[in-house]
Amino acid sequence: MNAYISRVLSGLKEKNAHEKEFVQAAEEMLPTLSAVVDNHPEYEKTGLLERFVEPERVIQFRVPWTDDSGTVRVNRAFRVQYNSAIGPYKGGMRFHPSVNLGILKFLGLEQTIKNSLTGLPMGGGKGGADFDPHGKSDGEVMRFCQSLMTEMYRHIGFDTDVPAGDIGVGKREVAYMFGQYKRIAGAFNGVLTGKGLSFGGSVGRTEATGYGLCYFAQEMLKKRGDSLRGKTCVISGSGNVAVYAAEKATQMGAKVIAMSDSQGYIVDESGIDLDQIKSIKEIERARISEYTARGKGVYSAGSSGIWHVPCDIALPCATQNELDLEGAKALVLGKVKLVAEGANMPTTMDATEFLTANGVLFGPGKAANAGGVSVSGLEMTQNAMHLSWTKEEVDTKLQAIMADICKNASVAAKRYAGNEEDYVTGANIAGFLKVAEAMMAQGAV
Ligand code: NDP
Ligand code: 2IT
Repeated sequence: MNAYISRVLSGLKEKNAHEKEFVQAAEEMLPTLSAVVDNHPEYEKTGLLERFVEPERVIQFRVPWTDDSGTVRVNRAFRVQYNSAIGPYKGGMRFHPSVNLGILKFLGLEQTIKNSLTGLPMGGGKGGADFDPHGKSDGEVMRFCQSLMTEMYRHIGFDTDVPAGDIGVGKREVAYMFGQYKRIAGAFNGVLTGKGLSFGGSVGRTEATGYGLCYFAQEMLKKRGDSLRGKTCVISGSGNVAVYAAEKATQMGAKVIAMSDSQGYIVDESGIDLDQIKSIKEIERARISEYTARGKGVYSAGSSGIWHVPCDIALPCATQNELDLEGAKALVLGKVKLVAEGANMPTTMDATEFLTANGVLFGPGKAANAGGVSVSGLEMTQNAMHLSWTKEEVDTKLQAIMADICKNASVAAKRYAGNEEDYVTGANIAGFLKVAEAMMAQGAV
C-alpha cells in the first residue's frame, strides 16, 4: 500500500476508533487508490487525503415529537455534509434505530464516490435519525418529519444540500419533510428528491435504484457474453431497492426465488409473486412472513439464511454487512455467478475477497446502486428547468448512466489493477479521481 495512504488510514483509525462502519468503508476504499496516489505526489503536499476523509461539516440536533398518547419523545438526528467539491451535498436520509454518526459518515464517504461516478454534478451527503418508523401511525411519522425539518431546513437548500430517501424514508416521509420545508422556508423548489409526482418528483425515481442495479448487472454479464435471462436470483430485503430490483430482474427474464426482511426470508421456487410483496411491504407495512399466509412459498426465520438458497445471481439490497464470509461461502457452494450490491456496503470485506477469489463477478454498491441518486440528479435538473421528462426519457438516461459507470469502472480497473473485472478498485478510482481533481483545483479548502 502507498505510504501516504497507510499513514492517513492509521490516523483515521485512531481518531475514529469507535466509528466501526466508517473505518470499514475507509479500509475498503483507500488502499485501492494506491496506484493513483503513487502517480500524484502533490496530493500529499496539499493534504488531499486528510481532507477527503474528514466530512466538511456534521450537524447534530434533537428531534422532539409527540406520540399518539400525548407523550413527548426525543430522537437524535444528523446531517453529514461530506464533500462539496463537485456539486451540492446530495444523499439520502435514513430512519432506523441503529443510526449513529459512524454509519452516516461511512454512507457520506460512499455517496461522495458514487455521486462522482454518475457523471452528474453532485457532492456527497447523508443524514438520518435513530427513529424507528415500524409500528408508528401516519400522524406520528408526520409529526416526527415536521419536527426534524424544523431544524434541518436552515442547513439545506436546492443549491447547497439536497436530501432524499434511504432506509425507513420513502415517498411518505419525503413528502412530509418537503411540506414542512416549503412552509418554513416559503420556497417551492427541488430541495428534496424522491418527491411525489404531483409536486415536482421525477417519474422513475421510485424504481431507479433497483432498475439501475439490474442494468448494471446486465452490463457486467454482457462483457462475459452472458445475460440475466434464465438466471435464478436471490434478493435480500423487501424495501424500495429490493422490490424494484426484483421487478426489473423478472422483466429481464430472470426468476426471483427468495426475498427477505429483517426478521426472516421466503423462498418461492415458482418465482416470487411481487404484487403480493408490494401489498405486504408497501401498503400493509407488515412482515414478509405474511407471504406464506397467502398460501405461497416457505418462510424461515433469520435473515442471513437467504444466502444458503442456491442461485445464479445474488443481490444484497437490505443493509450494511448483511452478507458475511459464511454467507459468501454458502453462495459459492450454491454456484453463484454474480453478486451486485443494491445496498450500501452489504458485503463484508472478507466476503468480497472470498467471492472474487472464487471467480464470482462482483459489483460494488457505489457503482451498482448509483441508479437511485442518478435519477435524483435528473429530478434536480427537471426541477431547475421547471419541466418533467417522460418515463422513457428518464429510463433511457438511467440505462446510459449505468452503462457508463460500468465502462468507466472497468477501464480504470484494467489500467490500475490489470483486471477489467476488478470493479471494486475500478469504481473507487474512477469516482475518486474526479473529486480529487476538483479538490486540487479549488485549493486547500
Ligand atoms: P427500505 O427501508 O425501503 O428497505 C429496507 C429493507 O432492508 C427492508 O426489507 C428491511 O427489513 C431490511 N433491513 C433494514 N435494516 C435491516 C437490518 N439491520 N437487517 C436486516 N434487514 C434489514 O430501504 P431501501 O430499500 O431504500 O434501502 C436498502 C439499502 O439500499 C440500504 O443499504 C440503502 O442505503 C441502499 N440504497 C438505497 C437507495 C434508495 O434510493 N432508496 C439508493 C442506493 C442505495 P424490515 O422491513 O424488516 O425493516
Ligand atoms: O444511498 C443512496 O444513494 C441513496 N439513498 C439515494 C440518495 C439520493 O439522493 O437519491
